[in-house]
Amino acid sequence: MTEPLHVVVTGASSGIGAATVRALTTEGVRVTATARRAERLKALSDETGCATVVADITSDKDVAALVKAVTKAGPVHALVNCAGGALGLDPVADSPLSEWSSQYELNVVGTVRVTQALLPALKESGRGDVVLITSTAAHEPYEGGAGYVAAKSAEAALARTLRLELTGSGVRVIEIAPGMVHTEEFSVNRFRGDKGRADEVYKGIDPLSAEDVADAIAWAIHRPHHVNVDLLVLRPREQAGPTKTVRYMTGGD
Ligand code: 8X3
Repeated sequence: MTEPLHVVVTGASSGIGAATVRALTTEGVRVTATARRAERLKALSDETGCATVVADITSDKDVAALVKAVTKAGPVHALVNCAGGALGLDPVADSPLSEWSSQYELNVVGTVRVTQALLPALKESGRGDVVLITSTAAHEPYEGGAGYVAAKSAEAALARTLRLELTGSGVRVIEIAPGMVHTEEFSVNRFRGDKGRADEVYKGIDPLSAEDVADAIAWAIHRPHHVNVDLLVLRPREQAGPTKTVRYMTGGD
């Protein structure tokens, strides 16, 4: 019998990360879930049986401890980089520089940090995957989104560069770029806790769910390993682009 896959999922305490842990564990995949919030990871572990490591991907020390813990538990076949997020929706002229830095630090440097650290183990597994959850924002700008668009564009550039560099190593690089996904925290974090403003984002449309994206991640990982899903763009049917969304104000959510 072939050994079960072992997948590390970052940003696993909520949203797409947590949904990915649920989707993969349901299929019998061995998952190590990592995030900063211990109590959320504990609840996810109780629910799904996943292993957990509390870590902040912006910390060298935490990521070193994460790698130590996951490699001790045997081969690592895939890293799913879900940790990330947006801050603010201000025009370039007014957007705080601190938000640009924080978004770059988390979405880009954090992803590079974990990816670099786990690459030796992924190569050694003989069938490694690096999955990056970017965004449609990585491919199309929108007003007010520049800091996030820039960070996600850089993350997409990371995926394309890494794929070139890893060709022949047995490691696939998969980018999944979702459009509007209604998760518990994405827009609430973007608007710094303003739940009313966050809810407006999804008003009148049927957005993607975290489960929709997790399903795509699991699908991409489960392709035969000679098949590399380079880029998969997912959007709600009513969102043709970041600035083209049809809202049904009487019948929608
Ligand atoms: C989330 C999609 O449109 O808010 O990554 O940038 S969007």
